[in-house]
Amino acid sequence: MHRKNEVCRVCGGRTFTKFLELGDQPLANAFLTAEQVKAGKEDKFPLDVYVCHGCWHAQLLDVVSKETLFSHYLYFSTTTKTMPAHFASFAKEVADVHTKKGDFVVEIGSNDGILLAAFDPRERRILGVEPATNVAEFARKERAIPTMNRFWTPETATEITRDLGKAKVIISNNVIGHIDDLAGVTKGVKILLEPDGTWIWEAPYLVDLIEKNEFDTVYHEHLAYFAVHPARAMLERGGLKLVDVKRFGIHGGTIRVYAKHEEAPDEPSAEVQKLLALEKSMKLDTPEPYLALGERVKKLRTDLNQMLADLKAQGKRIAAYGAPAKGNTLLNYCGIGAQVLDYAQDTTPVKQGLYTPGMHVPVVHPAEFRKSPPDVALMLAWNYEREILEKEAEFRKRGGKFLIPIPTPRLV
Ligand code: DWN
Ligand code: ZN
Repeated sequence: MHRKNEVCRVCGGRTFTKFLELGDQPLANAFLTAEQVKAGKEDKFPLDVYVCHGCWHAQLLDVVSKETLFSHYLYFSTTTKTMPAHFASFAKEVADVHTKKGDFVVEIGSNDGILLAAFDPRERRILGVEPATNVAEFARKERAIPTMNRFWTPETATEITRDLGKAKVIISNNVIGHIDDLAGVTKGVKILLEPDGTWIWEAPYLVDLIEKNEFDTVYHEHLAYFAVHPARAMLERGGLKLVDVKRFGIHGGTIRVYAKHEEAPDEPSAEVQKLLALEKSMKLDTPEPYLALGERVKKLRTDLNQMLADLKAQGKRIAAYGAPAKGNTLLNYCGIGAQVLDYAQDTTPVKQGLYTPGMHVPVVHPAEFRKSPPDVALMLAWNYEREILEKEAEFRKRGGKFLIPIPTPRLV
């Protein structure tokens, strides 16, 4: 179920600085039924983040098995307006820039098919690879997306290549950071990717995590917190080369990485050089900025708990807005539970009626938020601030407030 790595999963280094200690925590997506809460049994694992002195890759060393984390999964990508829009533009770029008619596009970690559904199946051949059986079923049944219910391994890549041929583009969004065996990931890409193909993947960007104190994006699913420097090291160790990178605001700040076979003629773009220089200017090749983040996170917990205590003392009713995985890291690290929050509303059907891991806050349908709105809503899904503030204009007009915890707690 859990083991601890001794070496860096990018460079094999053995020297680390531990810079975030978030305590023993339950799995962030392991929502509980009422019976499970009553049974009182809940697995917890150390949640500490280390940075490697060899390649400056920020990572977890405590590894929970992928079977435990991803065979049955409660996160569906299509529960907001923001993400379908983001992935529709991603698919358009892949169709317009990186492929031509008839090319094969494979997505690793295709979840509910949100991205592949944006391709025209008459124009491009598509295939999803998704380990969570419940989510893969949904993609097949609700979206008719051809989906292999598998973990991504070199064997999976070999099977796809044998049966369907090589892919012109491989996509993997918010997936690479979830996989312990990075050498296996790149080996599989080398097998499946056409000689002049492109591997395009998105991951939360470490620079944003540090600059905006996004400690709650740390949970056991996220083994890696990528900066461009260590991402390049990972690619080169796998016989690939980093050719371009783009930044986006989603999920608190994301990089989209473009990689090709090492033999490809492409040279790294100016944006690659720019982000490498930014990381150097932030001294991300020294322990200092990581340790400074650790101190800011401790202060954030104190300030947030003080604000919540003051609001409770004023008799305010408080509920959580969104029950994201990140929200559970925050609630467990800060010790915020049913003593503060009446409930957490969430648009994800499979989460409704369950309880949040660790703090056991009941998750309810958004209708509850409409029926009995709190005075203050703790915005756990802060990465959708704009979408949420627009959607809840009425709640705010009637005096409802949002407490946004990241980058520092503030009432709006
Ligand atoms: O990497 C991962 C990211 C991409 O998604 C996965 N490991 C797990 C997951 O993390 P998360 O659960 O923190 O993701 P989100 O997309 O920030 O979750 C938002 C949650 O908030 C969803 O459960 C939906 C909910 N929500 C809501 O109830 N009302 C969201 C919005 C915008 C809303 O208006
Ligand atoms: Zn390393």
